Amino acid sequence: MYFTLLVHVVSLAPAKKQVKTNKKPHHPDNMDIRTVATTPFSDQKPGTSGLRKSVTTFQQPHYLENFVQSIFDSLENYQGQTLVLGGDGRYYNRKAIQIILKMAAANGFARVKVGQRGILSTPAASCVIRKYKTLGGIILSASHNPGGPNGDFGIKYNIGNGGPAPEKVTEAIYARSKVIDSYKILDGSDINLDTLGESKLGEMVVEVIDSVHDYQELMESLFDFDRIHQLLTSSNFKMSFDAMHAVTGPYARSIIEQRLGAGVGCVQNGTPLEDFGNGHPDPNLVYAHDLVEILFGEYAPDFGAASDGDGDRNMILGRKFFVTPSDSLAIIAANAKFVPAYSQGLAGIARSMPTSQAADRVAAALGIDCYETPTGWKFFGNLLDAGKATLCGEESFGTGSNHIREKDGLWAVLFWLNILAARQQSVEEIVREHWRTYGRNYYSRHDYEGVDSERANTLVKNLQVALPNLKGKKYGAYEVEYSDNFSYTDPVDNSVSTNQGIRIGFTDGSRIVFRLSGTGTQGATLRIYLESFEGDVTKQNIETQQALGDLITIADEIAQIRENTGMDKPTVIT
Ligand code: VG1
Ligand code: CO
Repeated sequence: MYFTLLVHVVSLAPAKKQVKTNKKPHHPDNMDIRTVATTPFSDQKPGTSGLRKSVTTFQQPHYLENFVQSIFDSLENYQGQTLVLGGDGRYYNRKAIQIILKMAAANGFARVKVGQRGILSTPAASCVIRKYKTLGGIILSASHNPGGPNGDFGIKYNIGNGGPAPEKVTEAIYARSKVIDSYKILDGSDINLDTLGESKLGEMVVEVIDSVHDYQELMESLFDFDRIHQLLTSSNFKMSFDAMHAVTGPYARSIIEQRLGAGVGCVQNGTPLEDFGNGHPDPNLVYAHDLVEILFGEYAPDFGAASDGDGDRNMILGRKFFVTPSDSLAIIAANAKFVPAYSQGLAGIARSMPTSQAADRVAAALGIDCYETPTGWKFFGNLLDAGKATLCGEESFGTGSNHIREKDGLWAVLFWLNILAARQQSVEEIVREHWRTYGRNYYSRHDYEGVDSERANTLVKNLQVALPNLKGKKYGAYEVEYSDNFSYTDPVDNSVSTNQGIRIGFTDGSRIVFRLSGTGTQGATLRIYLESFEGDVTKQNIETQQALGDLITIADEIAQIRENTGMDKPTVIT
């Protein structure tokens, strides 16, 4: 919805020109395009989700510009096209947006749709790309990494299906970044990002769009808003949502508080701050401790949820009860029939390899396919586009569906609310009933953050060497059934991704997975994923770390974690 329509031609600011090209003397719009000479940076390889570095790295002269030009140079036929642009509101977001707008104008884009105040959650950006069929979009975020001048910044490119660029695109961007020698930028004044409407930058139209509107409309088309409204306005249901001072605040306020009637006060920390209030915007039991205290305290509400920096992750809590993300995916799949957009049935379910096998059991019961992909949402895109999967999930608090091509925090929260409204049971009752029906997959992830990179690489190398000899080995009651380094062949385009994590599977279905993070910015982060299955209802109530105790010991024995990392316990357990 646009309240004003501003059209003005950007003033032709005097240029600090280095090299000029494209100069057409009688065409004012082209007069101030500069081609700037630059030299490559060697570290612009996108990770699990785009390029993430410290803010100070991004502030180096030409660093952002080089990467953005590398993106543009890797695209085909972008002249005259539309781009979506927005970010999670962290420090440097606005600055980066102004730079990217001027580069897009200089490179010949016809239009950029940019979120008001520079804000677009990752799922909202995906939604807008799809709805308006744009060429793609640039999302500025380091997701759950802390922000502020001493925190992290990030940038990623999403393609026309609304999803993260697949590996062949990110590889092309990286290859370009290694040889880039110039970029194009327009000299012009900054765009007013606070006011909705259109303005011009050279010949390009900049359209400042409402950050929430399109996304909210999509949510309304998927869920039974009337039923959720009834639940949220009834006197015997209370919920609390923690936006963690990050991007989801405006979305949750508009959708949950206003449209669905939960009322003011339901959303905590709802104003996006550049430093996320000095917090770590990662919705898990460790970093979302304020919400955890509320849900595990006296007079706890019935339902609690949180989202991360860029709004694509979710944590689901019941009263004094935590739902693991892997269970959440399985439960969402098993209860999809209660939700209008999914009530006709699911085509399939996809989960990342380290995610627990709880969803596989639901897929088997539903008679649908279950796909196992490498970590990172980019691997779900083809399955969703081909109609092979409807729901996708990762153990790292990410759940989503074919409604967009990113994981979607608020979507997961609304899905749970829709289930709660339809079933009129508590979160805990629903989860326990699920375990009784399908069995329980005990699950935990242990992270060792800030490990010296060389030591982490040694650990992985040693494991790799040991892998072929593990089969048949016994560790207490556990016997190794297989051990490998996960390799994935995309069933749609047959592209192969190797080295996606070391898996050790035991004969009873338990697993230990080791991989190094591709989103961290300091040293290495070692992730160890532990999973065991319990079909016996009388044994489904054990504390998770205790239930996984033997596997935790075995993981250390096999990988010599303490010795190799020099740390005697994980920094974060989820
Ligand atoms: C982590 C998670 C992965 C997720 C990725 C991006 O990656 O493990 O499941 O897709 O973050 O999520 P890694 O490589 O650090 O394990 V987000 O919300 O940071 O964009
Ligand atoms: Co995120």
